[in-house]
Amino acid sequence: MKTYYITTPIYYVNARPHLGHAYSTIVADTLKRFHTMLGEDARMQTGTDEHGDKIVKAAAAAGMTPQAFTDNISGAFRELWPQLGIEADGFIRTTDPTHKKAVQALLQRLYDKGDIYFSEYGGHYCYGCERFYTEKELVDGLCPQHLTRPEYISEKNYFFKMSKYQDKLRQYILDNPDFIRPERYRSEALAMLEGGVLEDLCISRPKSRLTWGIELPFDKDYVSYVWFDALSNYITALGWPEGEGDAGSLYQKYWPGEHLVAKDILKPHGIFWPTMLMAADLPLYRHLNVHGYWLVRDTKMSKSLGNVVDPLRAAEHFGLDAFRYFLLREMNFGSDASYSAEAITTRINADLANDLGNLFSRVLSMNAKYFQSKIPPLGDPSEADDALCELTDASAANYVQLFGDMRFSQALDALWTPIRAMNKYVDEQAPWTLAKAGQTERLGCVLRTLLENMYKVAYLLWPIMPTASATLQSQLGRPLGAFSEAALNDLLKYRAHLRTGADTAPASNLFPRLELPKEEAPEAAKPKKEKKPAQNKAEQTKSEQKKSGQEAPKAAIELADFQKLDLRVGTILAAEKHPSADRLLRFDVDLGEPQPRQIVSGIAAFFRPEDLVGRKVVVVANLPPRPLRGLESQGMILTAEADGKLDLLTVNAPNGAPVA
Ligand code: ME8
Repeated sequence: MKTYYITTPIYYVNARPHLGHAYSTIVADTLKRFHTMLGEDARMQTGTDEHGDKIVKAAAAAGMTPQAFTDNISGAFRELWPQLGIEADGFIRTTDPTHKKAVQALLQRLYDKGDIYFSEYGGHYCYGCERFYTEKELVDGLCPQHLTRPEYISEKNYFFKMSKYQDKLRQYILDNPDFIRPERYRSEALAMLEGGVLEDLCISRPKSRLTWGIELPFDKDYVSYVWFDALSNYITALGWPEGEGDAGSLYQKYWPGEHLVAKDILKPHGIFWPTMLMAADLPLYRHLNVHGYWLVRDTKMSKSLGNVVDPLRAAEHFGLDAFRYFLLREMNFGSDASYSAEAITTRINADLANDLGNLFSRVLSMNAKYFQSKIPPLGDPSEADDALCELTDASAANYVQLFGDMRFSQALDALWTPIRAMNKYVDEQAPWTLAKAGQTERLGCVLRTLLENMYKVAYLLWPIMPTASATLQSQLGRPLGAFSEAALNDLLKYRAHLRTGADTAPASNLFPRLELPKEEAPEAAKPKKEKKPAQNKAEQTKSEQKKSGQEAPKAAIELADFQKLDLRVGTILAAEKHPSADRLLRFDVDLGEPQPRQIVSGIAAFFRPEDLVGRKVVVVANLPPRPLRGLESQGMILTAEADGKLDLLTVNAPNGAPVA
């Protein structure tokens, strides 16, 4: 049986999973399912990258040990994937003891071969990138990624002779045009190999500076460079080196595999990793598949802008299958794409509610009305029926081809050709007129033709929308079956796959239309209402009471309602003016969680931000995050108002302590 092995990057555990991580992992899951559908033995691998300076710093900021910190965030990644319909076969952590041993074996192999040497090196070190920069690479003396000033460090380190493999790798990329794809990234990788001599790679960090890493097997005063450790995961996750010579091992079965990454990590994957494999005399991966970046309304996602998209919340809001469909359809693989609630709503309404959903809904209800939800016999097909079937088969073959070439958006577009054609066919054949005229045989033929072609589409959608595909297939009277090469060939070759007389669902409403979201108007941005004169005595009293700081008592609530509030103690770590709203302040508040929360509050008229840093506060921690003039607010700071003055509620308990 043909095997297929697809990997995602292993994600840093210095931030919680966001839309970008979800996209790569959903694409990997989709590819695994697609190859399963082709009848292959497919495996998908993901995990977390847990060593290095970056993680030590993030752990320290959260007041945790690196191990406790990585356990927590790695767990968040691991728990998220099944909730996004992702079935990973393996989840590796670079702190796993078997991984550490395997990385040491790889380092030792390269050292024994003479491809690792010891030397003094001085360079500009960026802690964010965890790498040295040469003078030439800096922009105005700053790191081009982080725009921070790197530290000049001169120290003795171990180096991998990457330059030795420069020509061999260049030739390999020239000889194998789809080794790195799409083409633009292949050209970028070639440019890295052609613009002068490739530098050797510094693969160690002295323990005097960093201990959170894998110790070098040949020098206990050093740990491995985090990228050397991380890239090795793709084979250590398959049990390498144990299985290297063993025909039954996971390594023998699945390696060489395919990698999926975004453009940010092209160099480590396109240059470091293949030269490491060459040095270790191991086969190179089959393809490096590189995708672009998700932007949010054309802006880079970033914590400080507060526009980071939580994938689970989006999937819950829009429906998991619809969310997966949008991601695969909207991004032209290789280019950047823009995410927004409007874009996803528009796409769902057009493709899923109008085209696909409407087709299922109208055909199934007609079959219920005219044939009591039993599949009618095929009868004698007309030219129009043949044309529709041919269109579906040609589009399906096209879909399979484009999918295999990583052109998901184009593949889905191809599959929507017969969906749209079927809606048109319904209008043209007008089953209701056939029913009125008593042409039952022709009516049966029309509905059966539709049901068969709908079945093909539903089947082929499984890799992207596994749950919806299974539901749609059941609605057509044929539940999801086992996948095999023969089953797919039959699907593409034959016209009839449903059984005459089998039951179809009486109705279908999988993809209801969604309301276009209204931009949430933040309190501070709303136009101030004209002050109307007090209408009556009661209202007048209320406003007077408010002025004097004594609000009228509110209606009684149940204790259970009060208990729904998650009130927590926190410390304000940072406070500043909102960049575009005078009434608002932006805070980073430590609630004892791995990451501080960003909270935006309309209290700028009462406080100077610098006076609030370090203050203990009480926060409502379970309000849904909401945008306030472009910044996401992840909670509410409690205040008390009296005599036109505002005071912060404060207690002297540790961060994260619940208030009850
Ligand atoms: O780089 N759009 O980890 P990382 C699309 N640990 N994809 C995005 C994205 C965005 N806006 N942001 C992130 C690392 N990604 C290393 C990898 S592998 C041996 C070590 C996805 O947590 C995308 O897959 O920074 C990108 O390559 C990856 O997350 C970077 O994840």
